[in-house]
Parts: sequence; C-alpha cells; structure tokens
Amino acid sequence: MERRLYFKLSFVFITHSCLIISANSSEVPRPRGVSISRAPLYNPEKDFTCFDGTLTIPFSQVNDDYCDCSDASDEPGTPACPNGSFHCTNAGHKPLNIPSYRVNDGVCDCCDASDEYANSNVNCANNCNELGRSAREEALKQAELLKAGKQIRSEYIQRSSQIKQEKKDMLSELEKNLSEADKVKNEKQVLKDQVEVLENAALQKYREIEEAEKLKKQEAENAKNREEATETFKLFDSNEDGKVDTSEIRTRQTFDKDRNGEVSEEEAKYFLNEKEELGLEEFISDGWSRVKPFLMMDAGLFKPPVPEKEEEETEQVEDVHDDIEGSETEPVEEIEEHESVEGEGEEIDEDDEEEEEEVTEEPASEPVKYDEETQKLIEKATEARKEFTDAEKEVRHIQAEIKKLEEYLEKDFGPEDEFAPLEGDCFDYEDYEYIYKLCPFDKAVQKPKSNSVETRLGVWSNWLGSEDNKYSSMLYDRGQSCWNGPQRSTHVRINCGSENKLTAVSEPNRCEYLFDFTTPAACKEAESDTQEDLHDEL
Ligand SMILES: *[C@@H]1O[C@H](CO)[C@@H](O)[C@H](O)[C@H]1NC(C)=O
Ligand SMILES: *[C@@H]1O[C@H](CO)[C@@H](O)[C@H](O)[C@H]1NC(C)=O
Ligand SMILES: [Ca+2]
Ligand SMILES: [Ca+2]
Repeated sequence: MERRLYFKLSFVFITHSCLIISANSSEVPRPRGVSISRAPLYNPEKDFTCFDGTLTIPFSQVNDDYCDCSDASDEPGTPACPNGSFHCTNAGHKPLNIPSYRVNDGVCDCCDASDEYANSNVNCANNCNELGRSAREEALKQAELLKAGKQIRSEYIQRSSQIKQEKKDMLSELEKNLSEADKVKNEKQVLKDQVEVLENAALQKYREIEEAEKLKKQEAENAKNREEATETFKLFDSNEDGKVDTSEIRTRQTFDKDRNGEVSEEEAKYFLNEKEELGLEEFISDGWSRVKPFLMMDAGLFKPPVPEKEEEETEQVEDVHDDIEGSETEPVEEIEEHESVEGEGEEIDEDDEEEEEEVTEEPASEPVKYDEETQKLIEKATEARKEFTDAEKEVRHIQAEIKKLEEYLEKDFGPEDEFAPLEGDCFDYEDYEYIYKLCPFDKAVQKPKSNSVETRLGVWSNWLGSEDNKYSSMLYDRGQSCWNGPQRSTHVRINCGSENKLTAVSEPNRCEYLFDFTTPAACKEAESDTQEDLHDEL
C-alpha cells in the first residue's frame, strides 16, 4: 500500500512537471508516454476505461506503475505493462514509439531523454535539436538529389517515348520492306527456275557425254586391272596347270605377312581367299584384291599407315587436363557464342553456308568446254542464282532486324519506360582485382585486371523487386557455371542517384553477385522515412 501511494504522489508530480514543460510548446497536456493524437483519451477529470473496454479505474491509476489494463493502455509512461508502447515527443526531431519495457531500462532510446526519467544512474542528454538539424540537412540533401534526379528521369521518359516511337516507325517500315523483299525474292525465284530449266536442258547433252566418258574410263580401268591380274596369275602359276595354289604362293617372300622369313600355309591361304587353290576367274574376283597391295608394297608404291597408339593416348590426357583448367576461364568463347545468336554473326554464318553450297553444286573437276549458247545460259543461270540468293539474304536480314526491334519493344523498361535510355550502355566498377561491368538489359560481367578474359555473371532476365516496388531490383542469371558449382547470377539493386553509376559489388554467396546501381531513372516519390529503424542503430 505504501508503495502504491508513493507512486500516486510521484505521478501527480510528474503530470505537473509535464504540464509545465509542455506549456512553452504547442503541446497538449497529457500523461507521460502519450502522443498528442491520443491525449484526448486521457481525461484527468474522469475515470479511465481501458481502450479494450474491459475495465474502468480511477484516473489516479493511470501511469501508477501498476498494470491494470490487459491492453496496457493505463501505463503509457511506465514499463509496468508487458506489452505497452511509450511515445517520445522528441521535440526538435521526430516523435518515436518504443516498447514500454525500454522505459527506464538504463538505455537512452529517446533523443529527448524522456524514456529515462527515474533512473539516477543514467544521464540521458536531450540531443533532439542536433539530431533533428542533421536529419533535416540530410533530408534536404536527399530532397535536392531527388529533385535533380526526377528532372533527369522525366527527360529519360521523354527520350524513351521518342526512341520507342522511332523503333515502332522503323518496325512498320521494315515490315513494308519485308513484304517488298519477299516479292522480289519470289520474282527472282521464278526467273532463276526458268533459266535453270534452259540451262539444265543445255547441260543434259554434256552430262551424257560426261557420263559416257566416265563409263569408258571405268571400263578401261577394269580392263587394265583384269590384265594385270591375269599377268600376275600367269606368273604365279609356275606349273601352268591353270590354277594358283598355296605351294606356288609360298615360294614368294612378298607374302610373308608376319615377316618371319617363311610364307606359311595360313599366310598363303589368305591370298587365295582362304582356299587351297584358285582358277583364273576366281583369282581375278577374289584373290587379286588381296594380292595387289602386297605387290605394291613390295614395289615401294604403298605404305600402310603406322599406328601411333602411344602418342594418341598422351594427347588425350592433355586434352582432358585442358578442359579442367579451361572451365573456370573459358568465358570469351561462350560470350561470343551468345552474342552471335542475335548479332551480325548470323549473317556471316549464312554467307559461309552459301559459299559451301555453291562449291558443292559445281564440283571443281577439269573444266568442260561448252558451246557458246550453253556457256551463255550457264552465265545467265549463275547470275539468276546469285540474284536469288541475294534477295533471300535481304529477306533474312530484314527478318533479323524485325526480330531485334520486336525484342526491344517487348522489354520492360519500367512503368514509364524510364529505364530505356540505359539500354545499350555499360557501367564499370573496379575493385583491387577485378573490373565489373553492368550493361543494363543485357549482361553483367567480370574481368580480372591482369588479363582480358571476361566471365559472364549473368544475362538480363527480369525485374525482381517486391510487388509494390518491382523496379528496385534486377536479375541477371544464366551466367557461366562455377567450377563444380551453379551458374553465376547477379542481383542489381537500383537506387535513386544523380547519375548512372555502379557503386558497389559483392559476392554474398558463392557465384551469386550483388551490384548496387544508382540512376536518375529510379528517382521517384520520396522514399519512406527510415526513422523507425533508429532504435536498432542506437
Ligand atoms: C502485444 O501487442 C500486440 C499489438 O498491440 C498484440 O498483437 C500482441 O498480441 C500483444 N501481446 C501480448 C503478449 O499481449
Ligand atoms: C526500307 O527500304 C527503303 C527503300 O529500299 C530504304 O531506303 C530504307 O532504308 C529501308 N528501311 C530500313 C529501315 O531499312
Ligand atoms: Ca495502473
Ligand atoms: Ca530506455
């Protein structure tokens, strides 16, 4: 009972001092720890009813350091209730609500020192004015930055709509050009087909001649082969019985396959198609193809390839070794590969293909002499073919351009396309070892300062911010794989800044990079106050 009385007295004193203190500001009289907006809920003339309506108590039990209300509403200024909230006015700075257990806990939480009123060991200074001043200065700076940024942002928006319009105009022009080019291509195709029919007819005569010549050549070759085989047969058939047998083969060192100084029965049989003896026709058809290489070898005309097994094996081992080393630092090729998918590389590839096609169409055998008329037709057809492939190439070129434009127009450059001007630019950040590069809407890469081997840390994927702030973060994924690890990826946090700048790079997890990027494109409404976090920092 005594304790309670003491606190009642001290409460009276406290409320009085409160009234006195607040008299010189615009503040409303209210119990300790109550905000201005809640002041009317505490009327000293009346009994107090807990906010949840569960209990009515004499007003003297408000802030008597004894928790009466289950919702803590009777103890806004003491730590008595386990779940109460204490309001610091913090005149000169910003008001703050703290959990009531921080009242008189020996730690200065409020810059006006109001949370530590009953603890003589702590001496909290009121530094709200200084804090307020620097906060206001900081806020002013931020506001100026924001203002300048917003100015640039609106320029970006204008530029974007211009760029977009240009791209759209170009797209519709290209679509017109495409249908025109398609028409040309079809015309060229018809012309080519027509003249090729004539060319074909004219060439038919020469093809027949060529065919006949080929046949003749083949026949001559066959006859020569047969002649050679017959001669050899006669030579081998030493007893002239019209057959070559193993004993006749065994007299010839040429057929000592294993080079042991003797032609065995087995060796001899090999040359007779595994038979004991062969007649002339059999020898020509089955034996000659086995015999001939050995005769040629003997004559020094033919050397079988020497197998180089050992060397091959060591080479393979080296290859594997290279692969292992290369996998960490193979980026250049991969990046080029990636770019060529959508870049001009495509055209180069096409050119290569066509050249190959042309070469295979007209094999470079000895030139045939054509009559004048045929020669003219060939030239005409060649020209028609060239015109057709050119027309085809033009169609493909326009299609590629259209695809590029469509891809551009599909990209999400922000709610007002304010990020569009960043596309096509790259921004560097250097640390001790590396140069990092962000090319917005394209890729993120890393390059050591010591060499020029780029590592791809990701290609543009999508916006990644939370639902209400989607455009605060970008994701670049599908980067090069880490050695024995996942593909690299990069998050880019976007903040308002007066210029486009990569301000920080880190690797919070293995193969996961974090970039901080400032840009005027992100300068929008004032960012929400961060004062709530103040307590955690103190
Ligand atoms: C504390 O207060 C909060 C909000 O006022 C409430 O959601 C929570 O349930 C309360 N906890 C206790 C233990 O009373
Ligand atoms: C479309 O074709 C016209 C006429 O050939 C040409 O001048 C123009 O540059 C083409 N447009 C584009 C976007 O290539
Ligand atoms: Ca109480
Ligand atoms: Ca405190």
